[in-house]
Amino acid sequence: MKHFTTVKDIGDLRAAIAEALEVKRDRYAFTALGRNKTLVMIFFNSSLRTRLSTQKAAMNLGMNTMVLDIAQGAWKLETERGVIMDGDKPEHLLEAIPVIGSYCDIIGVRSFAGFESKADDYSEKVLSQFMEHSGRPVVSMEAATRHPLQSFADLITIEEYKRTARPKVVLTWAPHPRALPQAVPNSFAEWMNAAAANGDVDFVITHPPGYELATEFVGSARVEYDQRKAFEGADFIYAKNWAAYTDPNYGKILSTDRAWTVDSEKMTLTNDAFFMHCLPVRRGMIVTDEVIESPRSIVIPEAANREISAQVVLKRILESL
Ligand code: AN0
Ligand code: CP
Repeated sequence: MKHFTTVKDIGDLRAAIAEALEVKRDRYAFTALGRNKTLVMIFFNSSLRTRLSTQKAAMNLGMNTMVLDIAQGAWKLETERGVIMDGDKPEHLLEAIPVIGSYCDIIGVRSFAGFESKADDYSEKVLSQFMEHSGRPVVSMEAATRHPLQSFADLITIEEYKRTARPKVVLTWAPHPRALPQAVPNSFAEWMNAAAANGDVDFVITHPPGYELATEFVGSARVEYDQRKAFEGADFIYAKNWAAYTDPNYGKILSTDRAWTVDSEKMTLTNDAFFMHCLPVRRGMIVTDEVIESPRSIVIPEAANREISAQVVLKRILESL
């Protein structure tokens, strides 16, 4: 594997799941692979899970790791070419990236959508510059349009908990007070559509009107505007907030309607579904305390699988260095 930024980079999903379960059975079986290899993780945005799980995955493989928070202690980075740098940004991304590349073998990057320009966000302006100028394999740790390490962990979790060969998986929008990127729902949809193409899931998306995702991510999913109808017979409820994608509302909050909060009454419509969320989650907005604390909530094992998805990705990149 060269870079890891979309579902395409992982290839056959069933083979990837099998490899994940093998890694999970003995996560220290490959410590020789990462000897004297260094992972640098660059964060333009906050993180709890991605930071810890990716670092742990690298350590499981015997790698050295370094973490840099751009907002805390690094020079502020200019990302536009052709500007007169007389403002508050002392360094350009075009020098920073190859310098970072010179200190490591693999680079992880977290860079969320800025919501200032849809074209910049959806062309993955920051992530693609790392791929172009670092000379190193790049792992997306959530970029503007996708969060593939999360989606891979979600897929592993669904595989572990499913009780039927083709479970019904429902991605539901839920309210949130801040404008959040589409990266998690886009990516989840991309991975679920790939699993659906193998006949492994029945995938449905539900959201209020105006929250349509880009058609390239919706793919062959069924879109159901009635959340209660979508929940009927579901085996997995995957909740997430996102801001509007479609123009002229790109990056805007159109609703904070708590009628869309996932609660126990709505969960009774499902086939005793498991509740999933990538975390961090706002209780009372996305989901009630009762649902997230219920035995059907699998948010903690889901987060634990982030170590496994990251380890499979880093292992495959190390194998191809
Ligand atoms: C981020 C998002 O929605 O993309 C990260 C999720 C993993 N969430 C927040 O900023 C709250
Ligand atoms: N799910 C996830 O990526 O969490 P963090 O933002 O805490 O890394």
